[in-house]
Amino acid sequence: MKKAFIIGIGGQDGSYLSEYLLELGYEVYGIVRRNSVCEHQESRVSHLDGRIKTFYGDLLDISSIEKVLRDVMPDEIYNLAAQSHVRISFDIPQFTTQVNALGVLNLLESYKQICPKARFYQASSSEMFGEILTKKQNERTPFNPRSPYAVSKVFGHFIVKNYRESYNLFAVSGILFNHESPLRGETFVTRKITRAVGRIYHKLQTKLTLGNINAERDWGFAGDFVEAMWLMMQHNKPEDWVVATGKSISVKEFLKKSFEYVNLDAEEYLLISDKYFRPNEVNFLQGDPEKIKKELNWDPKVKIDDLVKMMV
Ligand code: F7E
Repeated sequence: MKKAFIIGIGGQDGSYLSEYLLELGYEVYGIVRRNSVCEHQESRVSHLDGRIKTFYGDLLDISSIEKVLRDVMPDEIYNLAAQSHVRISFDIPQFTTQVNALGVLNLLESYKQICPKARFYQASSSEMFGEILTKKQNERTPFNPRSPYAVSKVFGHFIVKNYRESYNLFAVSGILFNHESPLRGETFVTRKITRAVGRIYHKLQTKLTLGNINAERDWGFAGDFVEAMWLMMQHNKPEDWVVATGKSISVKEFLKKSFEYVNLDAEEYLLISDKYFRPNEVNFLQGDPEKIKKELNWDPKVKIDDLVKMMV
């Protein structure tokens, strides 16, 4: 039976990936951070109680990670842990960099020393493309990051590549475009919108305040994207892969679709506030998933209208 170790198991992707790996017969281990709101940040995986094994730890407390690596000796390590909110990365740039950049380096060092035969997955991000340099972005598109988050992810991406090339490790990065689900954090725009639709419909909320609704993103379903992570870990050689649907729509269109789903007009409830604008915006992203479709036979099943429906 294969053993997988997921750092960031308490997040949206950690939850979907755990379910996916359990279905495949894996033993699943994960690190959860202590937090004062939810005693052990496990709510997204609490339905898997008894089927997965979690330990307290933190990417910034490398001894907590090393202990698990030594005890479990995993076959596959998935690094999904991050300060993942782009706007908030402007408020806490140093913390974001500690976790998303140095955290990856520390993890790679421990992996190299303790279990170098394992395979390693790094959650890279389409935000690294930033102010885009080509209409569709693929594995060969240069990075042009626009936020402390994106800059930290570029470091994580290149340090994984450097360890792969220097030490012959099976370490891959998935450059994932936006991927959403009912488990998405409530301050990301898709969840903020779809949650507001439900609350407005049930008269629990009267207005929805957003920032730049003209931004366009390539939005897919997190459940489809974790399958892509696993597929790249099974490939015969470690490489980097773009994971995207290949189609983009604006926040405004996503908003319209969400309200229309319950026959409401978004315009009647929408407010715009400076508070949600970023000092530096990524206006447009659209992935080119040709490589992963062709070489790993990956095809996202959930289309944008199904995603809206599922989330509303
Ligand atoms: O923003 C605009 C905002 O915060 C999407 C993370 O998972 O995907 C995510 O990053 C767009 C931006 O996601 C609001 O300005 C308008 O243009 O949902 P988001 P993101 O920044 O694209 C990438 C791939 C990651 O790697 C990240 O970790 O929506 N927007 N009004 C708003 N965004 C938010 N959050 N809140 C608003 O009120």
